Amino acid sequence: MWNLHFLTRPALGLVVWALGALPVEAQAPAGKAQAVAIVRGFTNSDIQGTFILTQGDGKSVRVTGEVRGLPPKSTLAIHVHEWGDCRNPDASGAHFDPHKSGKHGHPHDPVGSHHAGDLPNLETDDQGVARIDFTTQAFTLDMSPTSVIGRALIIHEKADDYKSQPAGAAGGRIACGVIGWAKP
Ligand SMILES: [Cu+2]
Repeated sequence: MWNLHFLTRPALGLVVWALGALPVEAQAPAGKAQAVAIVRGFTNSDIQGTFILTQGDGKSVRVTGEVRGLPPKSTLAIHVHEWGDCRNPDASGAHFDPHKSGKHGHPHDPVGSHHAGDLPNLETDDQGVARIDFTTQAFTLDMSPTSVIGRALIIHEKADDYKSQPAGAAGGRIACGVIGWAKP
């Protein structure tokens, strides 16, 4: 058994202080940040998707992904909602709107003129699989107010018309996934 009695109280204090002074791991990954969202149906467990969000050069973020188990040959809305809470369809709140636009719109409209969380509709094939590859400057992957880290990707039961307020007349929420940092 080690005898630590030689450590005086001040010496022990110094050890504790030194441990506390060790560099804290950075809160955002260094280099090209990447995030991941695993999307699952609220009630339909056939709905399963994986989305990858990658910080591009400059301010843009590229969103790629694939979802299966959706209704075949359909057009379905997908948005970033403000809270990363998938406990039930309402828990994720409204569309992510860090620019305080207060307006739903088309994902290609100018940044700040509509919700940052407005994404282009998913189009499913005859197997019920949809893919997305979309680049936006409306949000970021960092620790700033425009970051989508910790927020939710939500898939709806209907298409987004990109104009009805406040959510494009997209109907109920059928699937949800929390956006988190990907392992570097
Ligand atoms: Cu939505």
